[in-house]
Amino acid sequence: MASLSAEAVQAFHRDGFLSPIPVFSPDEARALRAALEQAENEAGPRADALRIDLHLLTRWAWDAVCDPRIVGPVTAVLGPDVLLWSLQWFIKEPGDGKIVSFHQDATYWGLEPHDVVTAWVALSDSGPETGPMRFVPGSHRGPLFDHRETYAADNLLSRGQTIDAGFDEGRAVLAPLRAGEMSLHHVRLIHGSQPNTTADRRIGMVIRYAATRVRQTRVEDTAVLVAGQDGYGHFELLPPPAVDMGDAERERHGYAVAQLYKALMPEGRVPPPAR
Ligand SMILES: O=C(O)CCC(=O)C(=O)O
Repeated sequence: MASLSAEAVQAFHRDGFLSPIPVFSPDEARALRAALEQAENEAGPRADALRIDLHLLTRWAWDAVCDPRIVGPVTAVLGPDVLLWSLQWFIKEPGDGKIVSFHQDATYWGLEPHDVVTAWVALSDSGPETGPMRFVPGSHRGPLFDHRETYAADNLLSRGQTIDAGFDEGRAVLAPLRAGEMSLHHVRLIHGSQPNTTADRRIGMVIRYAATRVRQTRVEDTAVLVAGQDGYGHFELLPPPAVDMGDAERERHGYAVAQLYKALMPEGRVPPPAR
C-alpha cells in the first residue's frame, strides 16, 4: 500500500497537515468528476442528498474512498487499523461566493480521542483563485477554541461555525492542489477557505478517517473498515454497495446519514430527502 516517508509523517505531526500528496492521475480524477456529475444530474433537485456518504450508494465512490493511495498515507499517520467515518463533497460553484470560516472539526464531531484525519481530494484544479484549503500550521497542538454559530448564508458549514479570536489568521497558509492530489489535515487543526473566483467548479472529495480506537460520544454511529482490524466494535461496520442505488443501499445510507445528523446537528435538523 502507498505510504509516506518518515519526514512526511513527522511534518504532519508538527504542522497538523500535509500537502500536496499525489493520488489519482489526471484521467482518473476526470473520470471521478464525471461520475459525480452524472450522479448529480440524475438526482436533479435531490442532488443535495448525495453530498454525504455517497460511498454507501455507489461502487465508484466506495472504491475511491478505499483506494490504497489514499488509505496508505492515512495509515502512516493514524496507525494500521483505520475506519472511514464519512464522505462529504465540498463544492464551490463559480461565483457562488461560498466560504468556509475558520474552525476546528474536533469541536463538533463527537469523536474521541482525536485520532482522526481528513483527506481532502481535489477533483478539479484547486489553485489559489478557487478558494483552496487554508491551514493554520501547528494549531492542532493548541487548545480547542470557542466557536460562534453564524448560520451565514455564504458559509458552507452547517451552522457557520467560526472561531472569532485567539489565533493569528495571518499565519494561515494556502494548500492549492491539482486535480488528483490531496491534502491531509488533523481533526484539531484550524482551517477554512475563501471564495472561488474562477470559471470552474472547485470540487473537494472530503473523506474522514479515524483510528479504530476512536468512539462516537453522541450517538450510535456507523463506519467502514478500510485498513487492518477493528478490535473495538465502537461503530457498526457497513458493507460495500452490492448494486448502485439499490433499495438496501438506500436504506443503509439513510440510516448512516440520519445518525450523522444526530451527532452533528444537536438542534434536530434532518437530512435532505434522497428520493
Ligand atoms: O472545502 C473546504 O473549503 C472546507 C472543508 C473542511 O472544512 C473540511 O474538510 O473539514
